Amino acid sequence: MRIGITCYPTYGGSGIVATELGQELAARGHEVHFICYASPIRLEPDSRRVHYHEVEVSTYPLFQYPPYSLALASRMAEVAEHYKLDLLHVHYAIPHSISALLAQQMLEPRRLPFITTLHGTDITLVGADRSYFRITKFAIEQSDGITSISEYLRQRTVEVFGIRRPIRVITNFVNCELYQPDPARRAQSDLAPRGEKVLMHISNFRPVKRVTDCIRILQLVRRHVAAHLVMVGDGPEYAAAQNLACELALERHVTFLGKQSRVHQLLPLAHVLLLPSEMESFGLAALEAMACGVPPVATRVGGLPELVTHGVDGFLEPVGDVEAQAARVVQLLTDSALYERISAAARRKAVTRFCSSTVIPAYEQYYREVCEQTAAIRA
Ligand code: GMT
Repeated sequence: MRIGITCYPTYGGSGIVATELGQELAARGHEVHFICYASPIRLEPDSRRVHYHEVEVSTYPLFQYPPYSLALASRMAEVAEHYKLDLLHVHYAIPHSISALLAQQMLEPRRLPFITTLHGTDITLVGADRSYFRITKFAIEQSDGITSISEYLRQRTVEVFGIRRPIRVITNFVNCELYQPDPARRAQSDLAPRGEKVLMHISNFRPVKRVTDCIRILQLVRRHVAAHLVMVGDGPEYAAAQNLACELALERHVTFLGKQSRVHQLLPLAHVLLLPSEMESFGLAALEAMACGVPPVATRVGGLPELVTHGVDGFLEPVGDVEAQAARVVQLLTDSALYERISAAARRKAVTRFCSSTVIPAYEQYYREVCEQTAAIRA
């Protein structure tokens, strides 16, 4: 098939999922066209059958806000027509679904189907905001296909927007060949001072991630185990996390790596992943860690219980309860039998339920269904 994909090309789960989906689809023989304002960060430059079309947003003194959604719609229509796309697949409802709807209308009488994948904050924060509520509901209802990355998010979408159309749950996925445990490399790693255990956090440092909780957890863990925290990513709470590390005299024990594109090389060097988020519709970083045999200590929110089985392949504790989360980390780092059991179960869960090889065919199947339905409506 010839598939157009639009996403936020920056650091953020939805862009990462969209990029990896595009690359996996291309590897399975599809032709993939990314239509975005920048090249997605995890896009391998020489991927075969993958094209990138930049959306240029021209400005004009009259525009206080350059109309990105319109430039995107225009580019979508252009690319769809020129490359004879079979469908558009947009990640994150606002504004991508509205642009796709406009592109579809611009291409009439041909009906170019578009699918919207909901990722989380497009529903729980942005979409639920009064100024975006109606347009988000409209965008979802007008989509030819709707997918959600977890059952939790599907239910929230129905509750918040009263959507009656079926929403297909297709979970996030991980490339289990790329994301692998590597105990030998971890034993030799110099990411932490010799012998110290590595706690890792990966996110876009938005307030919803509660990154300062990671620093507080480290402080509590260090009362029992020599541990070092590695913070990967950047965003609005970066300075707050750095300041708290200084305030608690922990700066020597925390490394801030900033944005990293090759997290599959970093994760296997960690012993535990911290994910103290206020909300996660799925928690992609936890899945990537699990694939590397790194147990997640996370919060019991949103879609995380669909991924992590508490006490079996990771731990889930209440939001903000840094004592409980730190106690789980200590438990893992001081009981090697428990650690080995949870680490193996985490890898096993990723391999059996969330590998790209299992999840990508579900997208392909859905694409076929949506294209057939659209063709039937047209006929
Ligand atoms: O975490 C964010 O704020 C970014 C956001 C996004 O759309 O880029 O992440 C959401 O999508 C990810 C990929 O599907 C999920 O793994 C995250 O759980 C979800 N974030 C939230 O629901 C807060």
